[in-house]
Amino acid sequence: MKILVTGGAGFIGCNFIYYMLGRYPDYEIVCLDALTYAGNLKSLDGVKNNKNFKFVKGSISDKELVDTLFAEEKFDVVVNFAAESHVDRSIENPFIFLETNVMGTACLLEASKKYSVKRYHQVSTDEVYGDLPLDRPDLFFTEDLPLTTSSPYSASKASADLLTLAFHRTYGLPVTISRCSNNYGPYQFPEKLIPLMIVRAQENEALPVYGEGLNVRDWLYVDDHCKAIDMIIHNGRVGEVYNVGGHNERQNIQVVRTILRQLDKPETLISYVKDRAGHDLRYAIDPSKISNELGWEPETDFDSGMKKTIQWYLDNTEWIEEIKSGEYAEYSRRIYG
Ligand code: NAD
Ligand code: TDX
Repeated sequence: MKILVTGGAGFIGCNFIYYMLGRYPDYEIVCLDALTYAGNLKSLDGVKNNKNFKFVKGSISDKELVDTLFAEEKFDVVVNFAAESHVDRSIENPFIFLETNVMGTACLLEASKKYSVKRYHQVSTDEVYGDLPLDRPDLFFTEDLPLTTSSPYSASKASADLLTLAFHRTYGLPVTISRCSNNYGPYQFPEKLIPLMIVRAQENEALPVYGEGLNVRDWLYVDDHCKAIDMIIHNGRVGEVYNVGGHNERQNIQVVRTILRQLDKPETLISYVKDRAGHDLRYAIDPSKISNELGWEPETDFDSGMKKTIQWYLDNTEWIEEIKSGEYAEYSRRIYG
């Protein structure tokens, strides 16, 4: 089986490559990644000498490059992780989100159709459902909900989902879509809540909590997301959407306090700052479909996942220092002062 993994130098993509080559040592994986600020070849050091792994630098929006790659490699399966993925950056500049997340997906779908791939899998997000109220803990996202997006990021991801489903209905392309909740784990870029707070707390820098910190996210350890995609590309029904989440809701402030406790840092580091524009209140996934149809269950609970994640950041200061010396420093200054 030969798989194209796009965005494999990013957080979830690189974890997926490790997961798949660990589980299926004779599968071949080609990673296509543009190496934007969020992509880091160092994250793939562990597979760079694997004879079944190949890295190609390039954009999923580059029609010619994508066409040539598909013609040469003859992929069986495409898993599209490549995206602009940070909500705050989409608020600053929406256009690159449309270019990559919508046009890039369209290029991949077109090539998948032309070269008859056996499965195109779109990695989507729970954010396409908008948000849930804080005072209705009985409500969850199910796959049949309408898409009602809040940020340019989520609007671009929802557009990509609709295009993916359109390629199935109109051209019969065998597609699947997964919509996962917030991931955490090793190799996550420190602009996202959990690694941002770990990295800043270690430096005794103020921890910027948006609003009152009461917004709720449903956290899943990254390997459990990888396992879900593995199950969907092997056994999922084409044309279907699968929600992925482990019923692990936490207020942002609870997450930040957990990190401070584990690092033995004082709560005085917490700094309440201006809220995110259009800030989604609560995400909460109903995973019944993937659980009933494919037998997926999460394996890592939040306590052990957070311990592993924090330890990874403590052990990999070189990886972090390299990021901090690049574009990140300017972004950090602009956003957090
Ligand atoms: P990330 O930002 O860490 O990584 C994105 C990767 O895509 C980077 O390596 C980047 O270089 C690459 N990339 C960006 N533009 C590209 C382009 N035009 N062509 C090729 N490569 C390009 O993102 P992530 O957190 O790993 O998310 C991966 C996917 O999972 C995204 O599609 C995201 O929407 C989705 N998702 C993320 C989460 C989460 O909690 N992080 C949850 C659900 C879904
Ligand atoms: O500095 C911060 N302070 C803060 O309070 C940051 C960066 C975030 N937050 C809050 C905003 C959110 O309520 O923490 C929560 C999580 O924020 P992010 O890590 O930016 O994630 P979120 O906006 O929930 O989106 C994530 O989950 C779904 C990913 O970034 C998306 O790619 C994914 O699709």
